[in-house]
Amino acid sequence: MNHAVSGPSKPLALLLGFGLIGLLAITIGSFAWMASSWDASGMMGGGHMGGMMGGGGRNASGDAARQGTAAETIAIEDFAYSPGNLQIPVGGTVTWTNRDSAPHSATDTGRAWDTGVLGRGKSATLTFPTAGTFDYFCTIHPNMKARLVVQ
Ligand SMILES: [Cu+2]
Repeated sequence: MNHAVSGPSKPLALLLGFGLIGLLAITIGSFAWMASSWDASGMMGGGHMGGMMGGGGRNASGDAARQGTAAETIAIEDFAYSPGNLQIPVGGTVTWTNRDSAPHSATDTGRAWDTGVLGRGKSATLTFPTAGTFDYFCTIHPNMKARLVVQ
């Protein structure tokens, strides 16, 4: 019945909508710019943005490698390895400690090495005498992935 009310208000609403989208695009654009300039300056710190993804075991390639010492420890906690991307010198050792109640392992994808299944609170220490990039995972929860670089 009331054509006069709904008629003219529609284009106005459309115009408003477009205006809002434009504003949103500008806002997002400036945020993206801020983020990219942040990245450039934050490079030195090696941020932990990748860790925010969580749960998916995506830290293997997402995180920048943390430069470790000749005797490093990796905690297995909340179904993730921490740090998830670690670099150690040739001849270094890594101790994995399971801080979850669920059992976990750290197993090289090429089966070059394996901690075996670690129960709650258990640790295993492995020595890495040769250089290499090792992607490893948990045999019980294959979505848990991480990387160890020996060089
Ligand atoms: Cu596991």
